[in-house]
Amino acid sequence: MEKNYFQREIETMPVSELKALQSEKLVKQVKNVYENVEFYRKKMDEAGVKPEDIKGIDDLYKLPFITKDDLRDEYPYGLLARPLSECVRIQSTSGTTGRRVVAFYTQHDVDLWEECCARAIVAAGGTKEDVVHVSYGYGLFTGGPGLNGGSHKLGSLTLPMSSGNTERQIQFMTDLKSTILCCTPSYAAYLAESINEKGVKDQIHLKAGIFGAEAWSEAMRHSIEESLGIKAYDIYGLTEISGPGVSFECEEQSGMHINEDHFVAEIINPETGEVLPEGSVGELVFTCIDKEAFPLMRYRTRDLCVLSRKPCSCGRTHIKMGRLMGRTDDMLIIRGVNVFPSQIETVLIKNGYPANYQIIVDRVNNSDTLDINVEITPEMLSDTTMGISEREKKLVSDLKAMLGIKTSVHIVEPKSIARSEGKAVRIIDKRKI
Ligand code: DLL
Repeated sequence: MEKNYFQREIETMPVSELKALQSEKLVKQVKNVYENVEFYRKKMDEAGVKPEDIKGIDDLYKLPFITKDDLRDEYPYGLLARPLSECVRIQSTSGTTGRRVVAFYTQHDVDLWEECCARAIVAAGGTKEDVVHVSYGYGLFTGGPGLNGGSHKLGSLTLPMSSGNTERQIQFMTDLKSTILCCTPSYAAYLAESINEKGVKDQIHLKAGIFGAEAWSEAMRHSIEESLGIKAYDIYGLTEISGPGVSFECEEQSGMHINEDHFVAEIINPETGEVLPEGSVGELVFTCIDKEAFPLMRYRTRDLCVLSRKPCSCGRTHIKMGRLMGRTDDMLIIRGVNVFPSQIETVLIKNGYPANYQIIVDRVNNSDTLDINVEITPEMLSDTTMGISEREKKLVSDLKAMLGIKTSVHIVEPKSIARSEGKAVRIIDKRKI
């Protein structure tokens, strides 16, 4: 596999060597945060852990967890491990679920992050010959800057499109012959819809897409791959840990390799905090072992998934995380049953509907209700073999089989649900309003 920027030595390192490397970096990092960040010193003192108790990766469990609330309490500078004069960049979360989280980067941190994104582009088949079309938002959001930096590092021609202005996106895509598209899966679906409506699919040169930043189902992957004629790869990351590229899919398209030389992953029981064995579903926790400015230690992401170290045909040895099953705070509890939006999406797409839907949760007479609005396509509308109420009944029955609960489905007109250019907002939980 002769690939530019595939960091063979690091990415295919035997696991024993990888663990030794992680141990060495962790020991240094723990000492660093204990000496330089009052927050960590206090937390570790409270937990009765001294830096010398951490002798390697097997001692990681001894460190206390940190949460998004800690980050908010310490906003903006409380977790800085380097003087501000050494920092060259900030990025930030959108702050929709509370106070913003601001992450700081030294030049080393920016390089490390962009390198991770370059690895992701390479794993999706990218080389310096590619034209990388970046339609993630730029600015405080990490999507645009991360993939942009990765593409630069690789030496590919980088189109810093940012999100929005779909007409212009398609114009550039056809004129400049973009080969790799980077955006959220919901925006990819919207672009695919617009390209097909304009009848310009034969002028598109895309071969791959690197899609992430929001949950999406396997069914949605197939639908995007088919409508754009590309291979669609998942990419994961979060601002607190660096941004996109914390993990990414390779040609196997079955889970995302975590850049374990920089980020150590654990899966825990979200209720008890107990570390779970490989293969268990639980909350993902990350420790940044060689970041400088903002090295989070045992950070609870609230994202739920499974880790697996099964050998991968691509040769990479870094552990894989399965498709994200949702966030602990995205999970809907409907009449006592756990429901993930991605399960609903899977049923809709398997029945041939587009990924344009809304989930509305409410409480009526002390009982939770789950309503799903889904757009019909013009082709389905003109198909007279199945009426609207039959279609709704079929979806209710398939959803019951998937979720185990009764839902109300409403089929709505084509184009009546707003399209998203970034992360799609699909859930309206009126119980919280
Ligand atoms: O979404 C970083 C990113 C940009 C990742 C571009 C991938 C591509 P935040 O805005 O801080 O950062 O949001 C992080 O988004 O904790 C997950 O809940 C969710 N998320 C990110 N990637 C995926 C994915 C960016 N591939 C939060 N699948 C994370 C499902 C994802 N959810």
